[in-house]
Amino acid sequence: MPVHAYRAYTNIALIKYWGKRDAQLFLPETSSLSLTLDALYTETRVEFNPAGHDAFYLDGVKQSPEASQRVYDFIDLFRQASGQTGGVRVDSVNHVPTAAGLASSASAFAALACACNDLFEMGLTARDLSTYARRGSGSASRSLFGGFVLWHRGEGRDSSSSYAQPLSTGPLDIGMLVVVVDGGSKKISSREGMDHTRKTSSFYPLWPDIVVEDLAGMMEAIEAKDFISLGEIAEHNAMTMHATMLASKPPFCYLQGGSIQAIDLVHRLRQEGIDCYYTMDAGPNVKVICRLHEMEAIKERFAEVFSREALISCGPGPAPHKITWTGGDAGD
Ligand code: 2P0
Repeated sequence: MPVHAYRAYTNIALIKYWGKRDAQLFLPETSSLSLTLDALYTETRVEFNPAGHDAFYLDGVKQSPEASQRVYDFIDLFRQASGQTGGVRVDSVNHVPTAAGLASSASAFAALACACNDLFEMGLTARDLSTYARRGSGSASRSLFGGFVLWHRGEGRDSSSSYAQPLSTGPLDIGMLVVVVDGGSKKISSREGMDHTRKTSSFYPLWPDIVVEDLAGMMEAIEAKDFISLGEIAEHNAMTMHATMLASKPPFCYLQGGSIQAIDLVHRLRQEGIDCYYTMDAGPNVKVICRLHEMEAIKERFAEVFSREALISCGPGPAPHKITWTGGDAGD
């Protein structure tokens, strides 16, 4: 039986995706822009299952039908497009430091999309594959490429128009120090959070225009290799997204005390002349945006406040690639 295995890397948005205009097709309200990271990734292997049914193993453990449904629905997209009907066995291993609370649907669905492209002999380009990954998880579309990646909002209900594209080649002097404030699972999933915000937030009507402006500034900053503008815009965009949540009915908030501590330290370092900025997603962890060559010095400062196990240095990551499977063979 042919086996197809890929590694895909997670990504963190500098310009955030927060809200779908079409939940069925995962079409976003706005475009978004991210950096793929090298230290956090998922490895996934797929093969046709001789037993005939779908099966999903995560970190060597067979998942319940409920926990697997999202994966099976995703494989259905490939079955429908290819006309093949076979059941598929999926083995997936998340390579994320223990208890980091960073297990990412972005790297997971990007790796699964690449593996299914081979298994179902679809021959899709990375751009077309990003429109499939998007339907597993919106942010997964951006993990189809390395470095800086732009995910286009697209037009109307045209799924093919909402794709990801890489913005950069060559070495990038940028990284993110992930500060794990709380490794536990979140109370409000990003999917629920963005839906609630979009439907109820007094600030949400302002969000799409703010993203258009921030995105234009971010594209210019990347083009000009202007790290300071990049950091300032990323901070503004992340905090505006969190402000839309605070203005929801009822309001909700992902920030915790430790998040504020990390943000305060970023401000202190800047006052000392060390350029670094922060961004946050649908959880309490803080990602410190810095120049790659300054990351270890910044990490030392964070180690004075946070435990070393809570600090993960990430550089720019590559596009997904084929791997030789080493994740083991869990039995039924
Ligand atoms: C982002 N997030 O741009 C934003 C910022 C979280 C905050 O994409 O519903 O797991 O599967 O499309 O992709 C997380 O949302 O949501 C996310 P679905 P997803 O990275």
